[in-house]
Amino acid sequence: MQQTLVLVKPDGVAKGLTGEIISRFEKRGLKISALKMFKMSVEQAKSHYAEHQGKSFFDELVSFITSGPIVAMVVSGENAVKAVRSMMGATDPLNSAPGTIRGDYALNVANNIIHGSDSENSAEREINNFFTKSEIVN
Ligand code: D4T
Repeated sequence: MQQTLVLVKPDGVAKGLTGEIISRFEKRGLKISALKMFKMSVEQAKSHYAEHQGKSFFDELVSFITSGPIVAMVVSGENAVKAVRSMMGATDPLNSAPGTIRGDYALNVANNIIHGSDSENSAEREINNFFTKSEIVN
């Protein structure tokens, strides 16, 4: 059983897609093990996106992810990291297949609706950034 971190980004929350996204994961057989809505601080954003520090889009990325409420969740299940990533679609929505979350609901790489951890190591680090152990239901 794996756990992965999913963020419904400010554009996804503003478009009212949170329920749809949760529903897709549940229908696939994945479980929601933790869930919260909050506005990310600039410090949290810089830590979450530390690997992108120095890139041309970093400042825009931090300002976008802190621009409004997000929904963070721990999604659990068999091969959850890979399953969630494939359901999200490619980073750039113009390359995301129809039927994926980004392929169905986004048009722009900077506003691509959803984040999902890209490996088990990232998932562990990212989950610890946003949830305490006692907030996660097994
Ligand atoms: P996240 O991390 O949001 O799940 O996205 P990905 O894992 O699919 O993609 P990423 O880490 O390469 O990019 C992080 C984040 O930066 C935005 N971005 C990315 C952007 O605004 N401009 C760009 O050119 C790229 C490559 C989108 C996602």
